[in-house]
Amino acid sequence: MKLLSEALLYGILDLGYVAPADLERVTSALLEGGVDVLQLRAKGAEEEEVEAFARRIIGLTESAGVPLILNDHPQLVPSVGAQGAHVGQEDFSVDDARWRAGRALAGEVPLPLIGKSTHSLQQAAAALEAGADYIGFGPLYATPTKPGRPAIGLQEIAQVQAMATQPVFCIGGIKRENLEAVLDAGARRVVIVSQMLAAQDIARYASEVRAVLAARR
Ligand code: TZP
Ligand code: MG
Repeated sequence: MKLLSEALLYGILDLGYVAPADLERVTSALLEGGVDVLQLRAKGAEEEEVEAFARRIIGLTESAGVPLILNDHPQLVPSVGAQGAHVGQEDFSVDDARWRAGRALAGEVPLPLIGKSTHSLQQAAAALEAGADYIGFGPLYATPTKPGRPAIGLQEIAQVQAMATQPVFCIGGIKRENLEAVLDAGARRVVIVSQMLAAQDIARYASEVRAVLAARR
């Protein structure tokens, strides 16, 4: 399984952009393109639906050796066999999410990975202190993928990177056109959702972005 500590490009299979019928096809393209982590994000879907979506792609992520992270629903991690869960500021605490994600698997598999969304330096510090395995930091730019969430800009990236021992994934409105600026501001790892999922050739898009990140590491 790919290590989070070496992850550069974090992909999200967001059902806001991907039709349910295309789940396997898009997952395969993202994996072929070299995403290092993949999150299943199905906002508004019922728990049973999320579980069914996850079951359809877990074999693909496992074969590729890529950790599958469930957005919300940490309790589904054991039944699906996913590698972890991602929680927001208004969701479970890191400890609570880890307990829900790991309770049925104690001793059988590595601890579930728990990621936390953070939107400020202070939230980033708190999540890292709380033991999150990684954080998302953003939205750097305003984005339709996260409506109503104000942009935080690039100015705090360097400080977050300096204090974090866990991986920090910058997120929110990142595109090919601003990737260099994001990296110049100190980012090392990124999440790209809408532009990657809208690409004509998703695998090629992912591998090109990953190459840019790898060249700068
Ligand atoms: N959390 C902060 S911004 C964001 C999430 C889930 C959405 C990022 O999507 P995009 O389309 O890459 O801006
Ligand atoms: Mg959430």
